[in-house]
Amino acid sequence: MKTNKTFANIPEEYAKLEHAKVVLIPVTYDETSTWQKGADKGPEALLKAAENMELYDIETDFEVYKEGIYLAETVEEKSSPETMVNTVHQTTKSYIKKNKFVTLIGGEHSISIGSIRAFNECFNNLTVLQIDAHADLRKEYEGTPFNHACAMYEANQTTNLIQVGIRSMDVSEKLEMNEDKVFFAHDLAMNEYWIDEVIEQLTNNVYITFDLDALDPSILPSTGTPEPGGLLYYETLELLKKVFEQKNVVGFDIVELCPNPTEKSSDFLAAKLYYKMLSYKFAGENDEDIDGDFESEDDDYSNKLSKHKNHDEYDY
Ligand SMILES: [Mn+2]
Repeated sequence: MKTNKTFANIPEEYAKLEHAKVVLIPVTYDETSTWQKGADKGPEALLKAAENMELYDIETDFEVYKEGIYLAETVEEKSSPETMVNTVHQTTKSYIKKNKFVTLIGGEHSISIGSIRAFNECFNNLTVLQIDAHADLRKEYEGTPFNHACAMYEANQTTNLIQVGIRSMDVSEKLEMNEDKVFFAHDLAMNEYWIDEVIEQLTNNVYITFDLDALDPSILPSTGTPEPGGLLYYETLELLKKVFEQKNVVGFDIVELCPNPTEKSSDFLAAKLYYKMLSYKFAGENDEDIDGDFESEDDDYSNKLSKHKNHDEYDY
């Protein structure tokens, strides 16, 4: 998919890389999914739906596209799961080093292995907030550690992994799982304080990996493995809003949209969710500047970018 279009048909002046604060990388990979295929069509469906969105966000009273959103070239690499992960890793890292807020849309969940690796190399004390129906903690599945069922194994080893919405897993994954850091769907349903309990587990630098199957199939049926008992829209937004307000979200991905030709509301939800997360990120950032409480979090805000910048100066 090579496109000259801008994200959501925003004017060219807001879509150029030099001025854009946001970079969006579509990744069309779907080679290891085990049930319904089609997540490779996810980015195209999300982008198409986005063209029909209204770009003023009522809740934040903000037009986030004016911060600039650059639609990067789609990653189509699929010669092997490993080369796909490496390509996503390098592409993500190259835009982080340009000081962009990097976001990705999939594609199946294994694309996140590469993006998380890049963010973990660039930001200190990284939390990965995984919103998902599945634990995805297998070390290897069907002969590869880069299967979507293994998407979080590496993050669990190398970052502070917090899992929210989980309601399907293999018994063997219990061995890998840190029970304090898992918020099962059946527990969320019984606990009105779960959002605050999730926030308490996060370090300041947070990368969000949002598998759309975390959502209830009643609001998002178009995903590879729809699991009953998922998150609903407004509780999801409440969680995200608090995370963006209280933590330094460094980037995110949205994966596993598996479009259905006769059901378009899932595509639209995914596009709105993407845009809403950007609105929370940048509307909140402007508030923080006004409040002046940004400095108190300066220590935690630290990242490893200065190191990379120095390297850049000597490498090129
Ligand atoms: Mn999942």
